[in-house]
Amino acid sequence: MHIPRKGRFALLSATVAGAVVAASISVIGTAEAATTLGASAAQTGRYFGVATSAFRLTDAPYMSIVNREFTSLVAENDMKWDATEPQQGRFTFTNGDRLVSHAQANGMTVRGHTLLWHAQQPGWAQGLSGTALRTAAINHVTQVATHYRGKIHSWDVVNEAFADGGSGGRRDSNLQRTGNDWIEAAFRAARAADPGAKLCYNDYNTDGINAKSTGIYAMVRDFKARGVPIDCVGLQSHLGTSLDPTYQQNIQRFASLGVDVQITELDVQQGSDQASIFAAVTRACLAVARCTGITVWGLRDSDSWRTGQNPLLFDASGNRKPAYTAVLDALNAGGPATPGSPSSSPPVTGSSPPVTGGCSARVTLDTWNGGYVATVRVTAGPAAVNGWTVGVTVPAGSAVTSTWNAANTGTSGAVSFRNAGYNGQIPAGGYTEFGFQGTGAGPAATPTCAVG
Ligand code: G2I
Repeated sequence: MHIPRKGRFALLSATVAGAVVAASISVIGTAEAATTLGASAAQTGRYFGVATSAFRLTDAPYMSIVNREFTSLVAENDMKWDATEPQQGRFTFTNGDRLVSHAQANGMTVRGHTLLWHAQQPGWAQGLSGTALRTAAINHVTQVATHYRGKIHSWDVVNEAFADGGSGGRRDSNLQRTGNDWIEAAFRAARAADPGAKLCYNDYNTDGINAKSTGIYAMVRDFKARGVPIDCVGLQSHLGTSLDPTYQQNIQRFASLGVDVQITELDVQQGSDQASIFAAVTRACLAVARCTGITVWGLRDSDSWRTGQNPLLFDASGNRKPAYTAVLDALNAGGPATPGSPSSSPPVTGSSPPVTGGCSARVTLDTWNGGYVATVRVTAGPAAVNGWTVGVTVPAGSAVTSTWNAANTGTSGAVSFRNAGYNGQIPAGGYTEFGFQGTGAGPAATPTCAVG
């Protein structure tokens, strides 16, 4: 597993006391932040999913968590080649169908995983090569995508076709040996079979800008240039104890090619940084409009393929871990809505009668070489706030390129951020958050906060 360098975070804060003139404070609103992963992700038009299996559907305690928290399901194994075509030309969709039915009955979408992969091939396919294998593989794509036509949000059409290490090239496999065009042939067959599904290329060790992700980037750029139907890139994100500082930058560069990005198999080795890495991944996705959803690769630590690493959001008893809370908080802090999603309803911590009071602002910076995302928390003082403005100094050579949950005046030098229409009111002691993304180095000086 690739264990990259840890990201850099910085915290800047300042308090500017405003005159507290209110004689009394009547009603203090309670927090309105969403309380499940799926609902909080939906605030910006994103899904939050989990990998599961048909045999779990009868496990009531397990399913009560799945149904409560998630808006998307993916089959951890049930839709793979060995599961769906155990004998050539004889298809078994029973388990996959059960997952799809459950998702549909519970208002969830389904990610399809996966049509072609060098692993988990049925024995008969492992024994094929050349034209016989190519024909069988494309038939598999066509038959499975046709069976699930109209029911799949996104298909991992091809999984893990690139090599690890520094080559940036393809992995050797029986499929690769049928010719370098096997991937585009699979995408074309999938599009023809299910024109409504988003078609994704999915891989691991792509958790930053590296030789492997750059090889994939070049393939996607080539596909877009030549009209090969590809809609999304899945970044599996099986993570160790640190996060590559270029994680978000990598998401952004794929998005800039005109494809969606999905975090498809997120799990993080348990360690002191587990919660902060989960949160940083969530924030990185939220910061890129075309990062449209996150899937965790299993529900409880005891369900994970990473035995002993406890890499998930729930413990073996189904209790929420600190990593869960970190993800939920990050989701509730919001981000730009995904393209085509209904307008988001970002978080406000409460509502209250207009009362003047002081506020404080705190900036958390997630930086990489050449850019940053700033998350700003605006906290009301002892009195409720009705309208706020945060001022930051953006250094020379840096510029704000996008802002969410606030409106900025200026993009470099002295930049001010005024509340949006929906988050100007903050109850006494409550807070709301907004964010901005920029090029260059982030603000170094402490922010100011003024009310009114
Ligand atoms: O390896 C982690 C994931 C990497 N990306 C692609 C994913 O599809 C992959 O998922 C894992 C599943 O989580 C495991 O559950 O893929 C493994 C297979 O490569 C799955 O393991 C297999 C076991 O190897 C089989 O022995 C077992 O029969 O799970 C099967 C069903 O329980």
